[in-house]
Parts: sequence; structure tokens; C-alpha cells
Amino acid sequence: MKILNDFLQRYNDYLQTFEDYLDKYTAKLQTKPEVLGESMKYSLQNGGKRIRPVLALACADVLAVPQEEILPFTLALEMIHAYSLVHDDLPAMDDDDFRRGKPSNHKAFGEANAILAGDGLLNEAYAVCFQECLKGEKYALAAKTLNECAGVYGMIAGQSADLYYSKQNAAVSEDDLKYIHAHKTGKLLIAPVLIASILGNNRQYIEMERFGKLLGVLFQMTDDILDVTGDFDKLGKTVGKDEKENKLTYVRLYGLEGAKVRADICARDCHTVLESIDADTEFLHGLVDYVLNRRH
Ligand code: GRG
Repeated sequence: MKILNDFLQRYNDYLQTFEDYLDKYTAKLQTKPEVLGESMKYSLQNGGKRIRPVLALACADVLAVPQEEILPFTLALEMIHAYSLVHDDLPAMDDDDFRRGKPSNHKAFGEANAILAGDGLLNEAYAVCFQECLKGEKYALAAKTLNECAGVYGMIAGQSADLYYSKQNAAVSEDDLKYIHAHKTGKLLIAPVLIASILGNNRQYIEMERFGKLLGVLFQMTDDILDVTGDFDKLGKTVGKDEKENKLTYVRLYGLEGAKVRADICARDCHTVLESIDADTEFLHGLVDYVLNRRH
């Protein structure tokens, strides 16, 4: 129990550090017309778990990177994550009326404004990154990594493949599933880990990369499981959509029990990689269990 409480306390500390930094950014975000900034803030401030910023801050601690160096990147990451959800919820994509228990951006502001809110968040993310690039090569490399993870060889490719395969009735392979999820979900979860390692002068890069990849797979497995076993009140979004839309998921491929077994194995692999890292990874071990057992 004490271990769990210590973990939750640290999670909340990281979360608060991020929220304080975000507040400073949103306080300065004034647009003309106002609706642009308001719709961006709507999706940025009503946060979810904030797992990407928390992961980045935790990895920075493991690698002795000062918080002020990683914080701008946590903001850029969360802005990219927020934009991807705004666009994913649009009728032309996943068509979801709810996000985090509230009307999705296009339900609150209309479709055209939601598209622009997403565009705005993405552009602002790179504005933050460009500012960091001015500090020197290491920071530019961190920004470049974020761009690669989020872009057409990263998350966008995963989303595109997801759309493509959802429309096919042909049998889909395990490799297709892995490709979609390694990109759509995995890339934005590996990015915080890689950025922390780059800012830490590539310390433990190989191990951290392996950990980030596995955590991304685990996250997607639990996401697929929750779409079957979760409920709207906890998830804050529509459940059961994957099956309805014929989505390629771990549950579709292996069945619910098979997906759960694979998630357990993946979590064990995450722990094994963390044990090979020569630093204090206790919080990251807790984060693996948090992702495995999450209810939202
Ligand atoms: C539109 C280019 C573009 C990409 C969209 C993120 C994404 C790609 C689609 C969302 C669909 C989805 C459910 C993906 C599975 C994993 C995922 C990213 C879940 C949402 O992330 P959480 O659980 O959300 O971290 P919170 O609300 O906690 O921030």
C-alpha cells in the first residue's frame, strides 16, 4: 500500500509541475478572434492522465536532466497529443461526441473551429520547439525527434494506416496491427523517453528506447481491452467502438483473454528492461503497473 501511495504522490507531483507550466503558457495565449485560443485551451486544459508529460519528467529525473530543460518539450508533446485527439474525434475520422467526459471539441465549437484548434495546437507545439532549438544542438535533436515521432513517419502514418485497414474487409495480419499501434500510439509514448535521454546526453539511450517501445505497446493493449471492458463514466468517451467499426485491435486478433495475457507479458518485459538501467527507476516500474491496471 505504501509503495502505491508513494507512486501516486509522485505522479501527482509531476502532474502539478506540468499543470503549473501549462498555466503559464495558456495565460499568454490570446488570439484574434478569441474563439481560436478558446477552442485550443478547451482541449489543452481539460487534461486526461497527462501520461506523456509525466513520463518525460520521470525519465528526466532518472537521467538527471533538470526539469526546466524538459518542461518545454512536455508542453509541446501534450499540445500534439491534444491536437491528435481533436482531429481524431472529428466526424471524418473516429466521429466521437465525447472526450474526457465532455463534448468533443467539434461538438463545443463546430467542426471548422475544431480543425483550426488542432492546427493551432500543432503549430504552437513547434513554436515551443523552435525556441528550444536556439539553445543548441542537443535541444534541436530533441525537437527533431518529437517531429519524427509525431509526423508522417510516426503518429500520422499510424492514423493513416488505421483508417486504411479499417476500410478493408480482407484479413489483417499481426504485422499490420503492430505497425498501426507502434506508430499511432507508440511513437508519442516513446518520444518523452527519447527526448529525456537526448537531453541527458544520450545516457542509457538503447535501454530507454526499448523501454519506451514496450510501454507504448502495453498502453495500446490496455486501450483495446478498456474499449471492451471499460465504462463511459471512467473513460469519458464512447466504449465498444472498436468492434462496431471493425477496428484492428489486440482483442480482435487474440480475444479478450489472449490480449490480457499479452499485456501481462509485455508489462513483465518492461520491468526487465528497467532492471537493466543503471539508475533509480522505481517510479517507472510503478508507471508500468499503472498502465497495466488502468481503468481509464
Ligand atoms: C489525427 C493525426 C491524428 C492522429 C490521431 C491519438 C490518435 C491518433 C488517435 C486516438 C485514438 C486512440 C484511442 C488511440 C489509442 C491510444 C490513445 C492515444 C489514447 C488516448 O490517449 P490517453 O489515454 O488520453 O493518454 P488522455 O485523455 O489521458 O490524454
